[in-house]
Amino acid sequence: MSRETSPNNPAEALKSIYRRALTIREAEKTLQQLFVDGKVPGFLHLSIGQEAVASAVSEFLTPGDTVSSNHRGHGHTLAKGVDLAGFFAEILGRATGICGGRGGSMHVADLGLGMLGANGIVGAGLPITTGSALALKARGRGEIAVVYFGDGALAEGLVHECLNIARLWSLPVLFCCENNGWSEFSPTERQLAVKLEDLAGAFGIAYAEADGNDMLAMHDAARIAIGRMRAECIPHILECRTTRVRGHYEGDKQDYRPEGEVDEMSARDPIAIGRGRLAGLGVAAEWIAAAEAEVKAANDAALEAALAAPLPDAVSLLADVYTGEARHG
Ligand SMILES: Cc1ncc(C[n+]2csc(CCOP(=O)(O)OP(=O)(O)O)c2C)c(N)n1
Ligand SMILES: [Mg+2]
Repeated sequence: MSRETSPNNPAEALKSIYRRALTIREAEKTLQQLFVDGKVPGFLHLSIGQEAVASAVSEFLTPGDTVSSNHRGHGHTLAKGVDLAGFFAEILGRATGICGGRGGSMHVADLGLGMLGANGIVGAGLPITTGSALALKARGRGEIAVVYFGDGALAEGLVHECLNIARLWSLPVLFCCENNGWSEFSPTERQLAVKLEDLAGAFGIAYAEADGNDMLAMHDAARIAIGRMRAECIPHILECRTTRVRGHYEGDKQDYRPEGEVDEMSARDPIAIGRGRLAGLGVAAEWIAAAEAEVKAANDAALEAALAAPLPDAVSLLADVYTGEARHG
């Protein structure tokens, strides 16, 4: 069943988008602190400032649609509906994690929910999604495959290969580019000779641009793009202008950024903009306060469950590595 939302009554859709974005923000603020406390093994790339993108796109996804992601994948994962306690447990390396605690932040995945995985290899989510779209098209239920990727992926050769084959075979891929202007420590304009819109034109792929920090703009853009994709079984590019507030990874001092850039981003905070949009649509301040309290309570309960979970047994270390090995959990 498609979760089409009436364009004439976006308040209900915006409420669930807001709740999703809050869930992501709360979880990532929690992870930020856990990292400082030395409880997170490995790297953390937070998507604070970018939550509206996946929160809005997911409003129009069904359980049968698939999503794949990149290194900054917490928001994409939670927006698809992955269990919060299992998510925290995964990042903390616990046995109850969604991948048995062996994947961690850059490899969160839940195939049962169509979340095909975060990915540490820039651009690698695109071929996974393109293949998934081919399978979904063959299944013929009108499902789509979404890939979230950054502007830093655009110079990768395999991005161009995927755009080509998606257009050639008319595959229902939503290429959702989160353009935050940065690729690690370099501004994107130093790496890319073309604009994504021009690439879309060259491949003959439908293209739309949206303010990725405005839930309402994202809602409208995602509704139109996904509606068209389901009707026509075509690929679509959605370029979302957004803001990477934190460093490339936690611990990055960001001394390469122009002075004041991070401070200026507070004016574009997607949560604050979303709250303003809700108020503008007549949603009561009491609803917003209650939603915030509920999200916080759910976050704290999920964290508590994850922290109470055991570490994986050493004998499970090779599970899922070789065919025929016992699976975890
Ligand atoms: C194939 C490959 N090349 C380089 C890297 C190193 N690397 C990790 S993240 C990143 C930048 C990604 O930028 P972008 O795609 O815009 O995502 P953002 O971090 O801005 O969300 C790079 C170059 C990598 N992981 N994989
Ligand atoms: Mg980027």
